[in-house]
Amino acid sequence: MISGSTTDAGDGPAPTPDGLAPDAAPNTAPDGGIAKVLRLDSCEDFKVDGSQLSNAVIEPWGALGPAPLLTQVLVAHGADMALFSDPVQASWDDISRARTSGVGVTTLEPIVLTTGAPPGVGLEQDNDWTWWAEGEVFINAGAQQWALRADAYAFLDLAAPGATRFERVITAQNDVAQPPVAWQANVTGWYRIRIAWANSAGNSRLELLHRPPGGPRLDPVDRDRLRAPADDLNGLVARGFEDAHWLDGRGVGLSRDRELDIALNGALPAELGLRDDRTFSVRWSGQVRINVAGEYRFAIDSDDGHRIRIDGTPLSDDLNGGPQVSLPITLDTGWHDLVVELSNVAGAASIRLGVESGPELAGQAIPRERLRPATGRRERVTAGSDPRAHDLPAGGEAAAAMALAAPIGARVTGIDVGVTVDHPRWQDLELVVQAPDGSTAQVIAASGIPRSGVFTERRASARLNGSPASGTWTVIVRDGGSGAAGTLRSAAITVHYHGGEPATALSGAYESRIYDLGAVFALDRVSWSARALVGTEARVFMRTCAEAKQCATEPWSPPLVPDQAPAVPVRRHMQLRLEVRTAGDLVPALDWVQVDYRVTE
Ligand SMILES: [Ca+2]
Ligand SMILES: [Ca+2]
Ligand SMILES: [Ca+2]
Repeated sequence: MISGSTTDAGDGPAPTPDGLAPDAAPNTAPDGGIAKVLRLDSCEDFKVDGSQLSNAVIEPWGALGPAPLLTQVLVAHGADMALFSDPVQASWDDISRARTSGVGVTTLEPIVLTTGAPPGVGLEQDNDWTWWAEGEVFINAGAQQWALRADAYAFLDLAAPGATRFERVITAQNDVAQPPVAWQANVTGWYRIRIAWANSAGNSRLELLHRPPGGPRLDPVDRDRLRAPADDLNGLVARGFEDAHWLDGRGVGLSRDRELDIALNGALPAELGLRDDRTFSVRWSGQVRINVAGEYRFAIDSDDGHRIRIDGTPLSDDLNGGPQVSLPITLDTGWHDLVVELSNVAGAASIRLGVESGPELAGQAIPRERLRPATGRRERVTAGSDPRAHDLPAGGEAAAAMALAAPIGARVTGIDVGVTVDHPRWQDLELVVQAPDGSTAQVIAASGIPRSGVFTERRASARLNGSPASGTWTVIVRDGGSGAAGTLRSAAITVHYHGGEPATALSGAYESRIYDLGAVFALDRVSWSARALVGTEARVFMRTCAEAKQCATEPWSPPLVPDQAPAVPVRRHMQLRLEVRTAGDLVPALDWVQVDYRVTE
């Protein structure tokens, strides 16, 4: 028997399912009876029939954790068949149980197609398909409006926080533009949302618009109001950019590659919305699971260049391409935020991320089952671009202002800025970025480079770190006195930030099956091990009953004290409730729980 301490100082759980064997050789306890041990430790221990999870997951290494979330998107599916033609009567259950062509993600941006099916969910038929998406949407209490236009058929269902039933809020068909419907939300919070769309031939359209209480107009749903459970998904979220430097954002999808060894040679995923297969960039983001703690170096081979961040730490930044070895990083067991970025400027494009050295996976690419598209906590981005030309008068300045959306509380961890300028005397120009709070940073100093004409410059800067991310960012090109005029042709900015909607549920719970302890006469001790991270908590509760069916109505004990006898009546049937909580920044894990008890001989 292991008499573990209640914490393991964040070293993380063991790498493999680590359950004790059943107590094959019972000991005779000193004061009589036979000592027994019930231990939940491995995946198999936790996932037995009769157990229940709520906003929680059993991690693959055998631990209880809060459910991961994917933010700014809903999870989408497809089926190669038009599953309904009456959006008022259509049954969600019939749709969501259909054989799915694939899984993807959606930002709920309007989609209008003159041919074919919506991309990203594996649909193969141009006609006769169904697309559906689900997750949660954050709604403020009050009077609001929804508008839906669809070719051929669509409906929107919502369920208020805590409600079990969905309400069909609005339906649409045959591409008819209808007036918005008025809708009242009684509480503020995350509403479950589901939307389905079917087409049988020709053109198709899905356009969902929302006007929040006090909002000025109907708009596509703000993506910061979307999230979805990510616990049963593999792969990473992929975002496409129309330029080579992750500035001019386009579409979003879910990577389907078997491992992080990806060739994008003339076959760009349609959902990324990229029109030019030579000049583009892609950002994959999510989390990677490390099973063995230790120091890792990663091997990256990219065409034409890449950047890699883990937990917000830049590990490799090389826009020349070719094989590279990353800086070392020490990783504990569990999930880590991963961002892999690929830049292409010409010809073929590919990237491979593998482990160069470390306690596991050395020499291998990172397999898909080690990746999940949960939103990273320490590395998120928002971006904007201004494609309009701004005059740059002699001795004056040109300013491009861009309003960037980021969650309340989000703080900058880095910026990438790009400008295209036409000017006869580049050596007189400086580039300055102004954050929403008015603080500024010089990104390019008047350089003295004797250059003339149209050039694009891209820079990264950490000088505005800590500023609020949300609001209006201004990119300023200033002429130090050349006596010549020019043009700021375009500007774009990507703001990296942390904070905002946590990427995991704030609390999750596990209720065990009801165990028959036989002729139990003593409950000696309950002990457990949880990863003890600041702002996280793990709690254990117990209830007992004489007949198994009575347990459901028994009250739970107060939170148990580790390594002590539980304050519950000693009865034959026993059930455990495990809770994990987090303030949002760090992910707790409850690695094992053990009940020591005695039965009569
Ligand atoms: Ca375990
Ligand atoms: Ca149609
Ligand atoms: Ca290339």
